[in-house]
Amino acid sequence: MWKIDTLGNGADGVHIGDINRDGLVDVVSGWEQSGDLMLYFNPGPELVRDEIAWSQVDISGGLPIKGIEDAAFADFDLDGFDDAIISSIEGDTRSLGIHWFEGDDMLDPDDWRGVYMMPEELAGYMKARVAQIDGVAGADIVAGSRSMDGVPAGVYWQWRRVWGIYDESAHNNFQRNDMESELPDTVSW
Ligand SMILES: [Ca+2]
Ligand SMILES: [Ca+2]
Ligand SMILES: [Ca+2]
Repeated sequence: MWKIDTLGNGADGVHIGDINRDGLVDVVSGWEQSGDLMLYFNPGPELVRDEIAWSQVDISGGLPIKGIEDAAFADFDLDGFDDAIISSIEGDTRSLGIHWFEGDDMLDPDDWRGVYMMPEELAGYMKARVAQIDGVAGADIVAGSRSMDGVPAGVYWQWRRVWGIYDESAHNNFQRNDMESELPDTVSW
């Protein structure tokens, strides 16, 4: 084992993917207690065990991240390449977040954008993944939440063509449905 970052507190929901498409597996991690969402770029096989060789960037996009449980690479436009990160946040935040690069420099935190998908849905989200679930339109999101403060645990399937609607007016319209009652018979895992 070797370390790639020792500054945050409570690394949780760590995942790998090649977000900059250089053929090297990068790492994304939420830090639950210190409230960070960090991306780490793989420096290549010769330096991979060297902590300071892993360049890193805060990709929260300015959103509060405290209580983050999971951060996963996601392919929203379904072209086979990861293009964003989806975060699952419990604690006082309780939302799903999408974080994506928009600019010239992946190492510049100001070139990362973030939006909460559930600004008014106070569920304690624990995991979320992006995939084509129903075979219709764009990518779908499946999310699970835990029981918190009287809100029971749930599994949610959220669908809509999300790529390209990252703006304040649109994300409030994102649909959310109870998977058990809404899943078509043809969808299975
Ligand atoms: Ca990479
Ligand atoms: Ca993609
Ligand atoms: Ca779909």
